[in-house]
Amino acid sequence: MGPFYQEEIETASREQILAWQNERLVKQVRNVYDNVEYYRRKMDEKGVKPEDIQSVEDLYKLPFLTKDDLRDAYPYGLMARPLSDCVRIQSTSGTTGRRVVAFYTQHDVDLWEECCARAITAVGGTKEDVCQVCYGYGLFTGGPGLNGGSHKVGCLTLPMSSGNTDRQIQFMIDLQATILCCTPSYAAYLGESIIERGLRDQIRLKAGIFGAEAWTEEMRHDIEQKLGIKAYDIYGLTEISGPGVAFECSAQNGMHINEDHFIAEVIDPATGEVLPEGSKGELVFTSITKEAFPLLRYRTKDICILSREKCSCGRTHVKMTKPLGRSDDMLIVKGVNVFPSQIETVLLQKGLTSNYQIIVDRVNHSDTIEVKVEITPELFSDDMSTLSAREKEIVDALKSMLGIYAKVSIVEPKSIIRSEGKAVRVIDRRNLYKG
Ligand code: DLL
Repeated sequence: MGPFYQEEIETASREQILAWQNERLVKQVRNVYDNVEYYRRKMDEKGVKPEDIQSVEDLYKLPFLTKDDLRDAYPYGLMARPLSDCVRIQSTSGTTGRRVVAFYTQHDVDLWEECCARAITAVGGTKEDVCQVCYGYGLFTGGPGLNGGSHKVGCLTLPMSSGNTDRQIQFMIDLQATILCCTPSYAAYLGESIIERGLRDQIRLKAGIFGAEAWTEEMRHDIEQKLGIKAYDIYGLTEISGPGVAFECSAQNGMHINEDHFIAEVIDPATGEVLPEGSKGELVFTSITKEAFPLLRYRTKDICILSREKCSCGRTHVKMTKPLGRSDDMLIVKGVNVFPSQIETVLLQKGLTSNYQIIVDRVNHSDTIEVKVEITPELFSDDMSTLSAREKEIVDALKSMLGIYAKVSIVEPKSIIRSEGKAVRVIDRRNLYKG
């Protein structure tokens, strides 16, 4: 059983969890209706009044929110508190290059960090541990979230941020890090680099908390072998707070959702109908305790299954499977959200055609992305050096749109296969969602 960061909450009875959810939901709905014009309008359009929501059973009456709503309401339209009450923003990319911005009061930062502290404690973290955080710090929620959770647990925190593998390994050894937090692909790469350098017997890691992108059971096994640790999954999204919305426990077979803060539903992505427990569908979250940016019925686009089966760790909060795919076309490359539409926008802005293909792969545990785009008639006569200059220009534009490097290849006309139905824009060779 355990260990727990907040035992009473994490092992509360189902009745108690439901009682918290009912009370908090009713308050939250009233709060957003009174304070957020955007919600008031959406609820009025659907003919729902705050008094129609008396418990979780009434949740289905509320309208859904999607990334499109976030874009429409950008930047301040979904805030339920004045800006002067906020202490932080975090951000992630949106569908058209416009970013999603989430706001936090100090209370919101605290509850988010507590969720991360639960995750760190669940993998055995205590104040005796040295926790190396190599998620990116900055607008991305990975670094700040796990950093805050590590502080709350009382671990000695190494705020490494991402990259610089030699320095990561050196600190890991010199400061005897015991818990590693990063994307699973970076964990695998670190493991490989440590073995290559013959340093495996000098590291003291015992556990890793890996998320922000899909990873398979095979990859878990590979990382556990290479680093000699237990590897745990962690899930979250910026719109709902960041990492720690759900986390894995000692059972290592699914992630407990922090139900005292977030109500989870699974819906049919095509019809929006709520599905019974055990069904595979799109995950939807309602945040019932957040102050600044409380989203109700937010469609994550992540496909998963929920289960309330008793867990050997003693936690009672519902478990979600690893995401089994997405219901939209968002790709996650090196932990960064990438929409094919963003790439298309850049190509068209740069005067190229929409005959393009995006190839995503994983080489040596690191994601790669290549954009192949057909040459246009006016470029056709250009010499090689002009073409390379054009490629470089597009690489730079993509870097500034996506935040990551994408290889660009300008290819001959008609060399990208035309499809008879929907164009196949993306070839993802990583095979990430096979369980
Ligand atoms: O990726 C937050 C995070 C940081 C989670 C660090 C875990 C660790 P976003 O950048 O907003 O937030 O991306 C959210 O990433 O909707 C999923 O599609 C995907 N995702 C997050 N965690 C996992 C995971 C962070 N464990 C989007 N497995 C989500 C698979 C994940 N996909």
